[in-house]
Amino acid sequence: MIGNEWQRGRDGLVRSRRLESCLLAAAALMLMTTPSLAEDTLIDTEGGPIKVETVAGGVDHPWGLAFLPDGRMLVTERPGRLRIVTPDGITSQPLTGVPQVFAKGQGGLFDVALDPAFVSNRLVYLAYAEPGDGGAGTAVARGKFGDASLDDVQVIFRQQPKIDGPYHFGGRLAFAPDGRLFVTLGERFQFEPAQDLSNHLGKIVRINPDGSVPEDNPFVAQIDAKPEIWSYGHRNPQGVAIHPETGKLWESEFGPMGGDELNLIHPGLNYGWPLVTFGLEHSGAIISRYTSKPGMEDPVTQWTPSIAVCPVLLCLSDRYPGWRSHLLVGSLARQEFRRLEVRAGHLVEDELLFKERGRIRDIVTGPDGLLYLAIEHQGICREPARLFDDFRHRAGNFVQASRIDANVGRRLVNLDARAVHFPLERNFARKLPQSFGYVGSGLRQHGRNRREQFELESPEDIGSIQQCNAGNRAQALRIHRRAAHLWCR
Ligand SMILES: [Ca+2]
Repeated sequence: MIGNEWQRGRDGLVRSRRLESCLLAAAALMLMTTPSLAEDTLIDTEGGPIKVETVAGGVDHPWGLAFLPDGRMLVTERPGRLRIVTPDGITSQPLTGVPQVFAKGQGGLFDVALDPAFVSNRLVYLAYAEPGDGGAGTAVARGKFGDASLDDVQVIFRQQPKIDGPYHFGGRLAFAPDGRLFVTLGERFQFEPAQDLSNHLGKIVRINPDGSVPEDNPFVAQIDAKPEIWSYGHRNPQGVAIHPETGKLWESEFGPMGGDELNLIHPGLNYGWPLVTFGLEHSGAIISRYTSKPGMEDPVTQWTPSIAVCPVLLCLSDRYPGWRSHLLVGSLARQEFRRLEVRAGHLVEDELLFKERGRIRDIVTGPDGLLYLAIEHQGICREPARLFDDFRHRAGNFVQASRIDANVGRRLVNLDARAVHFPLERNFARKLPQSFGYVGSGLRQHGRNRREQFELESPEDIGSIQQCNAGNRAQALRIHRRAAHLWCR
């Protein structure tokens, strides 16, 4: 329901301010078995229509993909298999030599990356959940690519300690322009240890391709700190994107119920989990009263309710001129493919490109400049309507928005932030200018079954929301473009 409204509102906006008429083409590697979802489609976006076509099917829970120099793809399957997929969609037998993985819950075989010098050394890197004493932990192994096998496989990094349980492994790999390797590590559902530098839980680490520690890592000289750590205070980092020239590192991170994050990562800094978060426990319990604290980095943007943000890619392909340097984000539960434009650390544009075509696990740019997506079937998605109810029943008020550009066309409404009588989190208040432009529509909830759409046209609309609020009805106000979402109870 929410999605349809979003779609209608967005289409209206698109008609009035289409940016360019060029035809964008996106190829999606639709790795699913449901034929009705695998059809080619044209999807309207603000930059023009994109064509989404299925390249290959029949792959089981694809997690990571990487292009070989010859145009074929290496694709990991979470149960523990690595396959080659040809450009025309032919899938190979699993390669031999892949390490044994802990394939329970969120565990399994995760990302795959090629050595920057792959053409000469043939090295392939795998991140995976490694079973062992104490449970499981994320590990990185590398081996020589032998067309049907990985040979001379060595484990170059092990997350310490291993933890019992199948949650929050991280598992994304990315090579920086200087040849260092970043690995994201989840906090294994342990919470506070993400703040403790003496372990690898809830960290992003930076290693050399042989697993050794770069001398300029931020904590190499600190006693009791793991020297591989690059940043800390993460929950479950599922995506990374690195600018190939500047080395700027973006990270996407699962929140609990609410509070998915997009972060810009700097060495040695604390990203707050679990001391600051926009999310709640799935039970509705409060994890932290703070969304921001001195000494901790705020996310560039965050999603509440969660979309289950997963991969993130920096779009630099010439095939998408309107999207240059924008971030593309995929999600699991909401199955959304989004385009984000960030300027000077602020989100200025957020477009839903498509949704409900499956859980998006990875996004890469192919040698043809087109985008390729690894998409799971819809087997275990969380029901969005359920999320809405979760928020209706939670204890406190939550309000969030991103910076809003006043010049967004269609309808503009100037609102005074003081007119919004919700208890604003400090973080939110700081990011909201006193006066700003809104465009969009809202959604009022009447009882369990009836929802009413309305256009946001004047500050009085905010007043009516407050009245509904007093009557203990839930509403979601969805702001199109430029803003993220404003949720209230
Ligand atoms: Ca954070």
